[in-house]
Amino acid sequence: MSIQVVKGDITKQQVDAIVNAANSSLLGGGGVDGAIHRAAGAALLEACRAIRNKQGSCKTGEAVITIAGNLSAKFVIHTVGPVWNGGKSNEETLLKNAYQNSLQLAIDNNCTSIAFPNISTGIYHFPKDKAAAIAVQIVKDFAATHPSLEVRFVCYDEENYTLYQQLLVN
Ligand code: AR6
Repeated sequence: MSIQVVKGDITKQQVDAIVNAANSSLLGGGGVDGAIHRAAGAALLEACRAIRNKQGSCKTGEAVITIAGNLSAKFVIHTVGPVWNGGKSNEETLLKNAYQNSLQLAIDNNCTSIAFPNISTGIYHFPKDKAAAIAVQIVKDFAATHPSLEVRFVCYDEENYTLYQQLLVN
């Protein structure tokens, strides 16, 4: 598996699937969620509403997949990371689940490449160093059984970019 780190905007990535750091409503929000919905257009919100009508909200740590509207990606995988609550509310496991379930959905939909934002490290305040270590570990573990999937971490801020570069030098 190839694992890359880039600094930039996830809406611009040329990959099969981009991951959205959504909330359980699946109906959009600020941060990367807002950027993805703006770039994808109304068809994305419509697809999210259809999922909500079918299954209700998306629980923390779970993921759903939709079309990607005007984006160059084929799919958007919407996952809900945990809100940081001091580390005592199972946040680390929930963040692992968000990455793991997103990777599995990509494979289930025959994707060969996927781009992740730094889930939970913005509005949800998960400590960036802990979140980066979890993300890299889950992706490396997944790589052992899915060697042909390309994974790209798309860092929007310098601090995350530096953290991921340090974690991926070896
Ligand atoms: N491309 C890549 N990364 C981005 C972009 C972008 N265009 N914009 C922001 N980021 P956040 P969360 C980074 O707050 O913490 C929303 O309202 C940002 O710098 O988007 O999981 C949802 O609806 C940060 O490192 O997501 C939820 O309610 C990372 O994306 C809530 O925020 C995640 O920050 C989810 O909070």
